[in-house]
Amino acid sequence: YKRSHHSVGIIGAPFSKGQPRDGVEKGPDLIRAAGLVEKLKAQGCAVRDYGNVTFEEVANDEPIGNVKRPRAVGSANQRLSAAVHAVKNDGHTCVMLGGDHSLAIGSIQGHAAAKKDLSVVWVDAHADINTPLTSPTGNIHGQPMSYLIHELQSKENLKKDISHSSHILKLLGIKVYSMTEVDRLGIAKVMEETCDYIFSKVKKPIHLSYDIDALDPSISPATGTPVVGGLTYREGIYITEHISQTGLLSAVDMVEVNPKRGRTDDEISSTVNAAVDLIRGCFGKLREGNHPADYKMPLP
Ligand code: NNH
Ligand code: MN
Ligand code: MN
Ligand code: MN
Repeated sequence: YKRSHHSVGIIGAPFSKGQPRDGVEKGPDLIRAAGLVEKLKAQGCAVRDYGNVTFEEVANDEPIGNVKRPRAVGSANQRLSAAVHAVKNDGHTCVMLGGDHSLAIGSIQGHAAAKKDLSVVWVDAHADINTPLTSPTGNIHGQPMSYLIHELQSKENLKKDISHSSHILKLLGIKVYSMTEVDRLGIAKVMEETCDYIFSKVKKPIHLSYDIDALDPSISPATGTPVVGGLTYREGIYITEHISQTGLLSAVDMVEVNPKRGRTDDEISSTVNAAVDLIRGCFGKLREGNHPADYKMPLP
């Protein structure tokens, strides 16, 4: 057994304007208060906390078409992109603590600016690939992938009849596993297939964008749009363990933890602790236990 040798750079992004509910901007500080840095260090990681990105107040931020708070979200993501780029240039695996999922725009862009080609693994109860024309709500946290995918940038494509995100995903040939596949195949097979797929050509660095609402609300109820029937705690953790053992994890987003959506302190701490445990799984924490660095097998 080896201890983790990971070098982790943490960025907090206390931003909520990609969706309508406040509280999600409290995610980064709560996840830190639950001991994230100490726990990563205890499992052998070198950790540097870069603190929180500061975001500008945008005065007149009227909707553009259906899209809400476009300027605030744009400005926040420009700043986040620069921050992520800097963490990658310093040589760390970047952990971005959200904040809502609109932040994936800047996080993935900043990561790609440093690494060029990436594989993105998106774990979520929602596809988050609505375009400005297909979004039912206008909230940008339901649209981040549409700003990141080249094929969705042309107006021609936007005008096509792609009113459902499952249709967009099919059209683009994006590999998708629904909860039905998780049930049919099991999470181990789903992750094996996912990694076979992303490694089929070249082994690119992995960007893992993890929305806490992917877990069932019995585990992570304190989030803006919980969906019953989500991943179990163990399935959620297994995803991080599997990605970790590829050795290619280069950046992680942990988003949509919203303490104001928890009805009790237990609901809040269960959600926050799940976020911490998922991040620990990303950096080599094993459920069988990790040996200390100086551990020697006793002679028989
Ligand atoms: N699909 C909805 C929308 O576009 C909800 C998205 N909400 C999320 N995404 N939490 O992960 O607004
Ligand atoms: Mn999401
Ligand atoms: Mn979601
Ligand atoms: Mn490792």
